[in-house]
Amino acid sequence: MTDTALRLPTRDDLRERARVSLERVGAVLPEGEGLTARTPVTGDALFSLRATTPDEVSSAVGAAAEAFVAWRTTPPPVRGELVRVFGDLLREHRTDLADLVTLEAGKIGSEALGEVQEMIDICDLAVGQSRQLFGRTIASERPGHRLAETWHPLGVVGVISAFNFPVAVWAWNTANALVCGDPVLWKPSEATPLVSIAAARLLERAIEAVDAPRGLHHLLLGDRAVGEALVDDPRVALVSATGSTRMGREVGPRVAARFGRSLLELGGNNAAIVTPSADLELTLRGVVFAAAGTAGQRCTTLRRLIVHRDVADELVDRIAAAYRSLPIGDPYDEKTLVGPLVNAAAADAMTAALDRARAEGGEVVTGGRRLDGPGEYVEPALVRMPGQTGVVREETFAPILYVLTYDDFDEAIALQNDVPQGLSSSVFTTDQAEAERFLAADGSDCGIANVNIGTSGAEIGGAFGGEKETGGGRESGSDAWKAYMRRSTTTVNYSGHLALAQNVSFL
Ligand code: UN1
Repeated sequence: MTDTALRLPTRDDLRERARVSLERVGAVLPEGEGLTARTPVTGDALFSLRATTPDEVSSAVGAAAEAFVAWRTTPPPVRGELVRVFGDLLREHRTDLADLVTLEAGKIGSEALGEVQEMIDICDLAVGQSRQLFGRTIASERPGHRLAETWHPLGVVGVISAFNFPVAVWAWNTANALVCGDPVLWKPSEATPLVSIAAARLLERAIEAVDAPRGLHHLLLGDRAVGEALVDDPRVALVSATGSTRMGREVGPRVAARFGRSLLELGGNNAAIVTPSADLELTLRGVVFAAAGTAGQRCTTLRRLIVHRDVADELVDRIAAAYRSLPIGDPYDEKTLVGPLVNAAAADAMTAALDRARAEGGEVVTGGRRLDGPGEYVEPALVRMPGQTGVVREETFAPILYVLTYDDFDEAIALQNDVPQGLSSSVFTTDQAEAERFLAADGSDCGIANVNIGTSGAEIGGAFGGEKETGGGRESGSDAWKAYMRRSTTTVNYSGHLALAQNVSFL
């Protein structure tokens, strides 16, 4: 071991942590074959779990479809009560869940707690939403007619979630789906079965507590085959999938081929523009959290910094100094700010991207080293690039921040938009005209556009998602609930006469 070797908990410590959290939420570990629970903290395999079989997926879809029949006519505020009770259980078990998020996703304590907070927040939002599934009344062109739209439950929802937000993204979908009247089948990432078991158990307890139909939620543990069974089952009305663009390219067309709906949250390649008027202290803190926080493993992670030439050197120096002081290591240690990457493949992808960046003319200013010892711990990397080369246009799910410089603000916006992905973006400026230009129709083309904050850490109250290869889906707040419902347009004629629209006369 070299001086970079980290002090990490033992495998036994970690197994014990998992057991304690699972026991506290009342979950039983489904020991068996088919799926291995691992931890990125040490890279160890922790438990062998029983995976869901394709037959079991099919019967779970059947049970969910049955539950739908009862749930769709349950008054929405009564459905909201289930989500309220679930939110209370999340509050009670906040640290149990956060501990498991750290164990399986490698997040540091405050970020793991933040993830659970997102779950609690979306429950609160959905409870209120359950009394606000508003339709509209529309002006009819005919006398004595009422034209309106009503939102009805859609059907069974399949949620496929990623390792990096192992429970929050499921909760965004599930809280909304449940108040909208839809049962949920959940296929979590293979990397995060334990926290999924715990979260699903809490929802199951809420379902039991309010005596809602037991088939409202099913956890499906397993690999790709489980996801495919959901994607291809015509009884699954909506597939909400979070993951890579590559995954979305398969899921989207397959669901569309059977005329199902999909909601896709795919890759991002998020940029921040830093203008000469920016408050550099605020910018520095915003950039370092967005780029190195969560070890670069958020879909909203800052991956490109587009800095005005006049402030580039100073800002790069300050970011480099901050990067060198970031404590990397055991995510359970309160002092740590950068935990591990999820697995060796992620660390290999980072190394390969850095090699490519160098080959494309980049200069690694700091970071990029893999630390010795167990677990995939890496130094966040800061890389100056001569332009938006091939590697910069791709999403590498690791802490690499590419720095590009610009002279003219329009050029900066063009660079920001000139990538295939369109999730999140931000501008750091104190010039109001620049901020407004960035937010205008010809400004950022992303689903999320921020001023004077980084690209990550969105609140649940807004709709979350992005354009282009990010997939176009919107989840979480605002009117994202509409994705989980079907719209019925109704015309009622109370005039006593038959009048055809568009003045058509017939018979
Ligand atoms: C994700 O990385 O998949 O905006 C979701 C954020 C979080 C959600 C990220 N609220 O960074």
